[in-house]
Amino acid sequence: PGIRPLVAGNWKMNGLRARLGEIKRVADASDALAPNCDLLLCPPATLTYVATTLAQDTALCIGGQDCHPESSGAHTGDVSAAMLADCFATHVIAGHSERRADHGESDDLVRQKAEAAHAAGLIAIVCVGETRFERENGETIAVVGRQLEGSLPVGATARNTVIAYEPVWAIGTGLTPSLEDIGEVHDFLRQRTETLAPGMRLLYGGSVKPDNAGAIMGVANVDGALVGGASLDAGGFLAIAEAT
Ligand code: G2H
Repeated sequence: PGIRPLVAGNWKMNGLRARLGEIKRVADASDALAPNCDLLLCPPATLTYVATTLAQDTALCIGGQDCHPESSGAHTGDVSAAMLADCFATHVIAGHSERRADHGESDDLVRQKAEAAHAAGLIAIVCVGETRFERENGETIAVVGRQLEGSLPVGATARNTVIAYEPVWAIGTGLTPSLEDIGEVHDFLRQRTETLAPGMRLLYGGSVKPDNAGAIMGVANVDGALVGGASLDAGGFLAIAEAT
């Protein structure tokens, strides 16, 4: 059997309570999409608890966008994986390129965050991806390989870890790599993860929209999508899930 796809939405620093209706719409549609794929939305931490309440008893999962490597302590403003789990979240993103860039997160810190996610019983979505400069210099595979090696949590399995390949230059820009370029990186990620964790889900992220989702999901070794901007609207997000 093939790998069951995951379509994940990352709301980033967007979403006031007024937007909760979008989560409700996705939750209400999630059972009908359950035969196709797993569905996950990662709203901002402020909405986690109410989002899981809206998604209760549906096929929609709710996740966090980041977590601290420790479970509690003197870390003002941070959110732990244990806190997300306490709000009934099931997943957390670790090492999104915006965290790596805005907060200087290293591969080692990302690995610790993913391990904290596992300790709290969450599925970690570990992000990797090259910058435009790195791609133009032909370093894509080397960079992604180094990030994977440094960020992959100890004890990673196909059940507790998902990898998201997000080329930094494709994020929120409307630009996407060619299908061949996506395929090359995903083939590499499959080869690197297969002995360690056979069947690990490999998502593509970066300007996924309803009109390009079908083609991208058709690339070998692409097992779903991490969707930013297009996940803010339930209709767009559901259209991507339908195309998967
Ligand atoms: C990549 C993606 C979601 P967008 O960051 O993580 O965002 O789809 O807006 O490019």
